[in-house]
Amino acid sequence: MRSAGSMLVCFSNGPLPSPIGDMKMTQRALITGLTGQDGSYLAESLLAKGYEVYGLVRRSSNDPMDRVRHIKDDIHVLAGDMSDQASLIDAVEESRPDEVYNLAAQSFVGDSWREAAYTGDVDALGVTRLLEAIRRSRPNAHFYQASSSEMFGKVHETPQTETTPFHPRSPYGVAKVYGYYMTLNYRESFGMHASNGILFNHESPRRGIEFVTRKITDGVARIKLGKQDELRLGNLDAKRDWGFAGDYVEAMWLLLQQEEPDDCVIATGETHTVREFCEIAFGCAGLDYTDHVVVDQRFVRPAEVELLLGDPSKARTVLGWEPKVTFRELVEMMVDSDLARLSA
Ligand code: NAP
Ligand code: F7E
Repeated sequence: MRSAGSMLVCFSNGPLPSPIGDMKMTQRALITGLTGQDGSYLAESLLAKGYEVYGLVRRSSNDPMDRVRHIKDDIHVLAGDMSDQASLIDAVEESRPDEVYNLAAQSFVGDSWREAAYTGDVDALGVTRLLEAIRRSRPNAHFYQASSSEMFGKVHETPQTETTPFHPRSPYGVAKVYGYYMTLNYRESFGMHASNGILFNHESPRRGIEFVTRKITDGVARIKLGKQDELRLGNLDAKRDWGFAGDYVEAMWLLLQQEEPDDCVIATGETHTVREFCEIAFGCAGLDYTDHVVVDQRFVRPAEVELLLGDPSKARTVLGWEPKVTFRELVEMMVDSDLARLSA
């Protein structure tokens, strides 16, 4: 294992302190997708470990810093976009990272059919652009690619492991397969420390409202508080292996601390239907989901990933990683958070 944390903590824009005795220089990490669910948890975690954190943030007419407002003074924000090569070169040159976490993506599967080419540009070609930027100026940096269980799609075996063949079922899944193989190829072609975390669904109170878990917990809170009466959803029979995002960002970090780059499935090893999620979430608020959930064809996808169930054996044995939050605790955490937010 490489030692990444440091005793020296420097969050200012000033010069870094020099190493004292055998203490190591502060490690620098660049996170793309800083403003997303995972970016916010990862930034918090790396700051707590003593890293100097740089985050790539794209231009927006709105304020995208909602999830990282509480730590924004501790982070170096760099402007850039995964669709723009020069901005990625600048971001790598400016941050001089020891570790790069590529979390930026058009991450909503549902929109990827409507924005197929855009999704490919950002989620697939964006990976190549970032790898190229790293290869040119920080070839020894450790690289993490946010690969996804969506690559398994129409699954060839259950549970899914690091050797399960890919069969993506959406433009998003196809783009992620490209990113996976580019990461593997930069490792094999140039000897870069480039790793894929193959993460199954992970959620939190910071999950985007368009994803089914957060749509449900937000809906439960609104119904409980009398702000709406029904919740319109698509396929209630889809099964997902859902974990807590805070646990999953620790696995990303552990993967980059390995001596050798590798690919690893991160999952809980349990699967649940959307219906079960509804049952527990409405139950948390003393409600019965059958009184409020309406199936609406508008939310049914052109092609569905029916069942995802990951095998986390390698994560357990190689990384020493275990999820801490159970499925029920996750649902409760999200319902409580939405109730508190909407009651305020
Ligand atoms: P998320 O909340 O949707 O965050 C995505 C991030 O990417 C946001 O910060 C977004 O910025 C940024 N982004 C989007 N397009 C960009 C562009 N063109 N240039 C630069 N930044 C851009 O996603 P997440 O749940 O944190 O997921 C993180 C990564 O893991 C993604 O790559 C996702 O595909 C992958 N993944 C997620 C899961 C999961 O269950 N959460 C599972 C497997 C893999 P804005 O704030 O400006 O929109
Ligand atoms: O859908 C079904 C839907 O949008 C989950 C992303 O983080 O995880 C995520 O992708 C399931 C699907 O997530 C609604 O059809 C039913 O079967 O929450 P989701 P996802 O598509 O699994 C993977 C691992 C990623 O990598 C992605 O970035 O729920 N479903 N009714 C619905 N889904 C939504 N969004 N809305 C509904 O009304």
